[in-house]
Amino acid sequence: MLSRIFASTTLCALPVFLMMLVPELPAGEGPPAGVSRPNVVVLLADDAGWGDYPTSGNCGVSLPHITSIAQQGVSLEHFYVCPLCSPTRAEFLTGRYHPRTGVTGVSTGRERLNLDERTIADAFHAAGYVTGAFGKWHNGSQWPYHPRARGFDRYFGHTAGHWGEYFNAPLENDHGEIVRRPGYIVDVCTDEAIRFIAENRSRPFFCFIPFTTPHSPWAVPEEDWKRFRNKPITQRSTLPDEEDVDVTRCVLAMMENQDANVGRVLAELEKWQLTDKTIVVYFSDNGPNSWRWNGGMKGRKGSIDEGGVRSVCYLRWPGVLPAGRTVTPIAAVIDLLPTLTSLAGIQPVGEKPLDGVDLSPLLKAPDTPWPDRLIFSSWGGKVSVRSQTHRLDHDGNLFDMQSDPGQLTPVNDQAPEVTARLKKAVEEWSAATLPQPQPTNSGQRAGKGVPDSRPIPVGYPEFPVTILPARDGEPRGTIKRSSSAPNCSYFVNWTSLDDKMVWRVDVKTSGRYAASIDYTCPVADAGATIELSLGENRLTGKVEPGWDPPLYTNQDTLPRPPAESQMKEFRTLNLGEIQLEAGQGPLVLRALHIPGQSVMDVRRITLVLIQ
Ligand SMILES: [Ca+2]
Repeated sequence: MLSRIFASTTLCALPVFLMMLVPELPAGEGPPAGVSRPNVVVLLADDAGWGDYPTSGNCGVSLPHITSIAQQGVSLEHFYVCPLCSPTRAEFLTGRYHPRTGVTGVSTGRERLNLDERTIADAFHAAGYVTGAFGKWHNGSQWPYHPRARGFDRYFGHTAGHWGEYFNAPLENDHGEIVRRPGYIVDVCTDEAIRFIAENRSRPFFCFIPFTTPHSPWAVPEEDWKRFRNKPITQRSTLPDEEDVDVTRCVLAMMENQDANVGRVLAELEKWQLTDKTIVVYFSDNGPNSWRWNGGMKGRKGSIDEGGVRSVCYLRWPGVLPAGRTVTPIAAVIDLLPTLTSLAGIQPVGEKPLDGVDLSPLLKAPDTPWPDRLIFSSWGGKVSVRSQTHRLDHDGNLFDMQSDPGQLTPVNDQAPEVTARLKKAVEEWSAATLPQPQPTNSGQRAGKGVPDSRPIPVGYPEFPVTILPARDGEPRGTIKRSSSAPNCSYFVNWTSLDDKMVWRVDVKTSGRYAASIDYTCPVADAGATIELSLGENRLTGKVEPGWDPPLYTNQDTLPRPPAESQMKEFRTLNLGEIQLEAGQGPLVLRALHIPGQSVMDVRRITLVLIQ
């Protein structure tokens, strides 16, 4: 099944005028006559690059179960996602380019999918499917940004981007409660997905399994690591001096763990004789998260060059989609919503126009004539565009991707008409799609680590728990985050009466709320008096007892990236009840009396509407 590193294509460049037309695509038809509505299982890797797969030519990793999806189904040879996690997920969920959906970052609330967007889960739910998501969400945590408000009947996992604990991790259940399950995070979340499949085996289900790995921290079960600890890495990054081969080893070990979990899901389908009744999709959410072999392509995670946005994508539906075939026309994550709904014979929901197209005719017959199209990649205001034959990068350099897949030599001079056409297309797309930079409430321009202007919703009776992690708060005074990457950070260095932490909230329901804080505090510093307030309403309490557990430094296979802090066991301090009035305002936590050197470290505040 190994394909060439860069499969050549026999497609010729279509005439320029044709590429500017809106493609008129063959319509999908739903399931064939006599075939009932299929289940759908979507498997999503986090930070696996195109080059991390045997089907791409990687000889250093064994992924028999993932590979079997390609062997028994259709592979999209040129499939594009976004350069980072949250935008790809937004595009998968909506079928729309992420700048339209409110996603402008990966943390501090900027990863949230606008509430007026409807998702692929909304569509399947509306069609009578039971829907579940199990793993990393990364498109908003608080209701109604929460996955269970976005079309999923069931959810288990972590709603934030990166998660700091991979063993016995604290994870969120259906009701917004945080529970610890023993085991490795991918194994645990897959257990939940398998349970969901078994419970719903007699009715149509849509099961989204966004794996947490091979995203950092570099923590993998010992049984997987022992196969890689001393393994030679023979295929290297295009920038070999930048590659940490131990990280490569850990990533590939994580991939083999993930493969075993994919195998467990496929076995569960087979166990209930659902293999032929289920569409299985597998892809990753961005380019590789370290410099490692990626087929010679330029760029990695974070880049909108080919290597940052190209992913494998396999779709299997035995008996309906051909086995072992490859689709060569370019395609993208925005296509999955129209494609999967079409294959299932259901309708998308919502009024907003989709950017993606229905690929089902191509999947059923990969030789189907297909009009050329353009696929745009963007992040941070930079835009790159891919045609079937070329990529125009964000600096305006044009590359012939068939003869120069590594983007080594610009061909602007040899192909001025293509350059001009793609530049014009980028201008038009940017004007129509990219939002203007928005100032935040604090007067700062939106940027890395700066919260966006949408307040955090609190107090929906249908989901009374609101978790306010440090990630979504703003440290003031001497308070700092435990790490520069906010996603799994906590607030530290709270030493002054002038310090405070602020969450900009929008309270939906006036009423009484139970407030608690997950904290640690040196025993000698216990006893500080703190105050939680919103407007005129306030609640005071004491930080006690002291609780100062060690950091979990024994979980990691390799040292974690410096932007990610070590975690620890936080204790819940029940503060009591506070009255909150409906409306927007800053929820402020500050200290009134500090008897020791510090107040406490804060992981999160939890508010529960009392009904
Ligand atoms: Ca990712």
